[in-house]
Amino acid sequence: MSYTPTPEDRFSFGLWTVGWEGRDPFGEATRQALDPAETVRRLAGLGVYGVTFHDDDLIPFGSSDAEREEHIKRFRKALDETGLVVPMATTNLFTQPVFKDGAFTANDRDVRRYALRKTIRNIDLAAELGAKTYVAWGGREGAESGAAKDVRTALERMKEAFDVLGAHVVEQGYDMRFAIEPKPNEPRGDMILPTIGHVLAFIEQLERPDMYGVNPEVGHEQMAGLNFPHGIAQALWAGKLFHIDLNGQNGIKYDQDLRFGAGDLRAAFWLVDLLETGGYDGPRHFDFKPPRTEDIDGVWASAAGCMRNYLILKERAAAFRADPEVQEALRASRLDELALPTLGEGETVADLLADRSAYEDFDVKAAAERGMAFERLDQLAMDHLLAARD
Ligand SMILES: [Mn+2]
Repeated sequence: MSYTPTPEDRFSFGLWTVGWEGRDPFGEATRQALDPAETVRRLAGLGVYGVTFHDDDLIPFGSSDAEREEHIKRFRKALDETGLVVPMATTNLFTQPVFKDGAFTANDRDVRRYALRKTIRNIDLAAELGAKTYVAWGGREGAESGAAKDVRTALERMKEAFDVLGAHVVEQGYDMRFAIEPKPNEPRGDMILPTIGHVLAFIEQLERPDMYGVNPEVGHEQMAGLNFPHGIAQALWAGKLFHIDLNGQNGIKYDQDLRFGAGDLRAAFWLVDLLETGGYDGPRHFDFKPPRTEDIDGVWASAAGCMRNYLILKERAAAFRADPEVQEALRASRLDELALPTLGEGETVADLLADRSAYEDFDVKAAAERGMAFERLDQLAMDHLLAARD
């Protein structure tokens, strides 16, 4: 198999990913800013299909209306020339000092109103450029200390903001859904909507829950020590996986944003297996940061590596699923039995209570002695992942 990406693979990158200049809390930029139009051309050359952006990635904060139009025009021209699409856009509600206490949940009401206006302005641009998904990451929604944020009230403001944005999309007739991105901490000490599960529960409180889903990011869940494929499985089960941010992370530490496949490789294998078989048909979007050690050639090598690793894992996961020995091992581990409903068709609770084989005559000891054969199954996965099957 060739590991060369094509637009059919639906890989997409944010302008801010390859465009990261390497500025971190301890050091200045190590690379020059990239021109968005040039980024579009370089990504197209790598076989990418889509490009995404925060408003401020495309239009520097503080640009005049005329400058804004000029930036959009140059970007559009690059899109037209390359055939790249804009599947998703998002708002930067975290870089500017005005958002130091958050945007939709800032204690200051005028900041919240400004954040809504900034977001709506970019939603209108996103719709013009054909984006079907609008991502919302609450970069500064959170607190460092207990009394500073009344979390229940902040959630009420968060709900208000999403209801307002949803109403705008409906009124304008845009074909667009929202994907809310969880993160447990960083840059705030603790953030509101920290995990996939928190967002799924939050969505059910909104006025139009169908318009909202999740945009989970590999490293964000792993920063909290959570199993990312499990979180994705629950989002898929709920019909809420609207978008995904792929990258790499080594365990519970700062947000590393490594290229996809770096970090927890086994989790990446199970993730690709799930995305390719679980009914997800959205973009495979990379939200990573080429390390600040890299020059511009290293940046493009890092971006290409994200896609290459995805395609390698896709091949390995497909080989795992197709292997007759794996299928036999799956049966030995009784995955087929998990797929059977626990009660029979039409069986009632009364029937269950009357079934002596389910309780009175059930051989608890024999059932406890059965091995699950998971180790053999997992080793087969490991062999496929490491290409160690003959
Ligand atoms: Mn992200």
